[in-house]
Amino acid sequence: MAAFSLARRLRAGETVFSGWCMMGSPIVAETIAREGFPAVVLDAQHGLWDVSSLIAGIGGVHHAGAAPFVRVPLDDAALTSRALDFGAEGIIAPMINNADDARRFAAAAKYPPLGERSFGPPRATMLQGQMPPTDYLPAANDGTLTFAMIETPEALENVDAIAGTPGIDAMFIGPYDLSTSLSAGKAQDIEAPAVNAAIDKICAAAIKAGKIPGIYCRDAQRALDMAKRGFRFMTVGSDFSAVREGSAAALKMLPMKATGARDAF
Ligand code: 3PY
Ligand code: MG
Repeated sequence: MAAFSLARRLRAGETVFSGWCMMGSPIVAETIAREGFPAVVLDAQHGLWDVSSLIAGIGGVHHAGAAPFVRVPLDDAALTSRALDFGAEGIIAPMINNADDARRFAAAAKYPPLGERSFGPPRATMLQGQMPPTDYLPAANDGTLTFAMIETPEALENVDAIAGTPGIDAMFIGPYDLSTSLSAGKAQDIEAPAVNAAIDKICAAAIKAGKIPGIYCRDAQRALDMAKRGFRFMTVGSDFSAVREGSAAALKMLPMKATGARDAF
């Protein structure tokens, strides 16, 4: 795999469908990458990853030929830059609500002059083909991607300021938090008219600012629908949904009853 190939493809205008892993299992993430996804997100906000499983998962996904991404926990500048040092090629940061949040996120993820990322990427340079640190430094800001999550009414109000923040490469919608917060906790209806209007507004703001529009999708059909609406980075289901749907399909053919309820993950 050429160095930083996914950022190059996305910056060149390609549409990318990505895997999404919450189980905290490097071998599951690698398996999903080996099925053919060009990127796999390891979700360290709501998923079960710890630092050592993240390090192994990033390596496994990379060696399977895909770009490893990490969703970091809320307001976690330390893990943002550590995950990049471990070899993540993209960071998704939750609940970026205003230009200040966006600036703090960019500061942790980008080297000067865009940000304040501290230098020390021995594992990332190893994964990028033993890249000399002197080559990694000028390549990393463009070669890795920052995704600011838009998932609250405040973020929606500030969407142009967030999209316009230097060092923010992409906007990524969390439709479940967005629908929860837009309805003041009354409903989690990702098809509600207000949610659909917000989704289109965020997509348009990203495109207007020259940023990559992305969105979390619970399944492939929704990911295809979102690509038609202009999004270029869609995550598709998760390791949990893949395991559950595979198990439920087998149980359906057997004289047994599947007990799982379908949910967003
Ligand atoms: C959301 O929909 O809020 C997400 O963060 C997706 O994981
Ligand atoms: Mg969310």
